[in-house]
Amino acid sequence: MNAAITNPLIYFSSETMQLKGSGIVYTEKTIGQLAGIFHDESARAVMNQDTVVYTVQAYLPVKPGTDGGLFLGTTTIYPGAVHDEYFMTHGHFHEIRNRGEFYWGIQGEGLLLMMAADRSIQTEHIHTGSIHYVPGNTAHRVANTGNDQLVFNACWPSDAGHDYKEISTNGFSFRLVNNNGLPQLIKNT
Ligand code: S6P
Ligand code: ZN
Repeated sequence: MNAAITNPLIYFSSETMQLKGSGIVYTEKTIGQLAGIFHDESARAVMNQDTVVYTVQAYLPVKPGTDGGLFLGTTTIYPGAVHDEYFMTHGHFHEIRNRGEFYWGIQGEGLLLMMAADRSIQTEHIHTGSIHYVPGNTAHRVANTGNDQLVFNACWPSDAGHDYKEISTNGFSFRLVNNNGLPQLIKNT
């Protein structure tokens, strides 16, 4: 006999572009929580500190740290900038460095920045339907270069963990700025 068919616990709503269902963990990052991440710290400091830069919904079906499981997350980055630098995620390496991840674009437009351990950078355009493989040992961050919300999904191993410290301390080697309406990569100084 076949196992009973059950409804999935969660689903992705194409109306709200958000995950729905039970057990979804929601976090948001505001301008106030992103001190030291953008180049122009004085511009960031005078902005409304409650402005939401991005939100993350995560479905964690197993305990973080479990080996062999998978996590799923939806990130929504609002349009905006700190001075000329596009709103973006904090960015991280995985704590277990060799763990990779998939990203895929749902709505809006942006750029995925991937930085290897030698600080070399690769970028990929995120848009509806785009699919991105983030290899292990690679820091990853996404910037919203459009005028609408940028929504993308991610799937990563449940034992990957997140190392935010390396990026808080040394940043990425390149930044993404709005140069007369066009995204431009400039060396981080
Ligand atoms: C998790 C995955 C994403 C990010 C999210 C926010 O491994 O890469 O779900 O957590 O895009 O970025 P950050 O850098 O604040 O975690
Ligand atoms: Zn990640």
